[in-house]
Amino acid sequence: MTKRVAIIGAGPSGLAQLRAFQSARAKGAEIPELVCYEKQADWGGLWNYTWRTGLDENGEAVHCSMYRYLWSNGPKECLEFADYTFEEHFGKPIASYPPRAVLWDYIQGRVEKMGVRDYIRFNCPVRQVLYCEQSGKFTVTAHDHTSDTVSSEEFDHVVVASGHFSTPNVPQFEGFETFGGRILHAHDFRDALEFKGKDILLVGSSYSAEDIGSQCYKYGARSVTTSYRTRPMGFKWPENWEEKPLLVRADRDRVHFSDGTSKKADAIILCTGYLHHFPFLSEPLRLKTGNRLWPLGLYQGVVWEDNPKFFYLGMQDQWYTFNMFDAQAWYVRDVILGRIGVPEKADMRRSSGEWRMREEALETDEEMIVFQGDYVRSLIAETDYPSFDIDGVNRTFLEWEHHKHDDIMTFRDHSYRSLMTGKLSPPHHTPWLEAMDDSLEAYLAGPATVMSRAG
Ligand code: FAD
Ligand code: NA7
Repeated sequence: MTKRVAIIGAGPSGLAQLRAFQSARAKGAEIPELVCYEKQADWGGLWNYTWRTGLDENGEAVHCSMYRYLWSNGPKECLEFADYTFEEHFGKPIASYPPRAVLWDYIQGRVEKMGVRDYIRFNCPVRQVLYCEQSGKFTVTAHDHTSDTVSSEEFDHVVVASGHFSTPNVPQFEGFETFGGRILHAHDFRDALEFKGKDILLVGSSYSAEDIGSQCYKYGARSVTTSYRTRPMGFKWPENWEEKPLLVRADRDRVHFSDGTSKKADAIILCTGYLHHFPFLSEPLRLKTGNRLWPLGLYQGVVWEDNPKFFYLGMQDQWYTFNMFDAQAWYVRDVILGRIGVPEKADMRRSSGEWRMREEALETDEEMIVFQGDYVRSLIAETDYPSFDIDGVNRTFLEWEHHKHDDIMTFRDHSYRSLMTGKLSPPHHTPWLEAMDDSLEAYLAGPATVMSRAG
């Protein structure tokens, strides 16, 4: 009987899994029956933007953590699919830091071409996954909101690709109950124009704080303050941007920091990261980890060591993204197809332990990038995913880092060479700081309307 595989989530990771199986089928392999459950009404995961916050149209927690005017925070050359280039998709080379809508279009192009949409059950959040030792099968229970029915099906394998940047980590600070302005988490941030003319505080010192702060600066916030727990971001910020140590409390309209200073604030945005959250998984199957490069329990970063018929994609902290999800999906596919054997549990643990030890010794961004590049390389070596120049991607990441440190407000104006086609990307027609229209049409067409920053 044909094996059945459930894939949970149709974001970049889940779509990579569907693509991996289709690519094997195109080469003549017999593939299992695939069912991809997707909670949202469309594919693309986080890249599928919605204005909604809180609950969606079905009463489910909104998945989207992206916002208007979001542009890629790293060069597209670092995430390019090895089997589907930007040039193939857009019919011409495009600039290096596309806005969200352009990347969403690119993600969709590849899977549309492979005709995998029919495998996806949209508006179908998975409610529960159980494993039965006797039958050796998983029972997946999902709620189909289109028919408003709940049903269960059996599978031989389950691939969890539900993402981990969607359930906010929301710390509490003294005085939040009586603070007079808006307090929100980055997950609920949608439009920087809301904060035009305002003094805003962002708690956190990672990507969300950097990018949401930059958006707010670009769209006319009066001042931006970021507050760090461990270390400041250390970029050369514009004049009205200041980094402070950790927030200790808030009054009605002031925020106080651990160095004894305080500032007026109209709004507080908690850019404090996300939780790995799998309420639909039974305890023995549930990954428990913080956001890091090597979560434990996952052989080769994807195989659940306690039950190697169960897999996770994309659960690591991410320098590499789309092409790493591909490398993982191709590997998982080949384990399921029996092309790759997994060792005994003790050996899997040993292997993961070695990666983890190496991860714990990493200090600089450069070391972390090389580490993740080595991981991607090790996966690709095992499958027929097209190999690509990982050292070149690492070098591009380092150039990106340098450009950010040169000027955090202009790094997106730089261009890089595609590691897949060898071509240097053209510069974008409008500097990022002046490009207010983030639509696909504006990005791919002629110069966008230029407006003044606070205009
Ligand atoms: P997701 O994109 O989160 O997709 C998971 C999917 O699973 C979703 O469609 C969700 O609806 C579905 N799902 C969840 N639970 C269930 C359930 N119970 N049942 C059924 N379906 C379910 N990466 C970059 O490369 N460049 C960037 O510029 C970039 N910017 C980012 C900006 C923000 C604000 C965030 C939060 C992330 C950003 N990322 C960026 C990283 C991002 O994690 C990846 O690009 C990518 O979206 C991860 O893909 P995924 O499929 O693993 O997860
Ligand atoms: P990250 O990268 O997980 O960073 C979380 C940040 O939040 C980090 O600076 C943490 O500080 C900080 N944090 C977490 N908890 C607290 C508390 N309690 N108090 C103060 N600060 C805290 O999440 P991001 O949202 O920035 O990025 C996630 C993805 O979105 C990323 O991949 C991007 O592509 C976009 P720490 O350094 O641990 O002290």
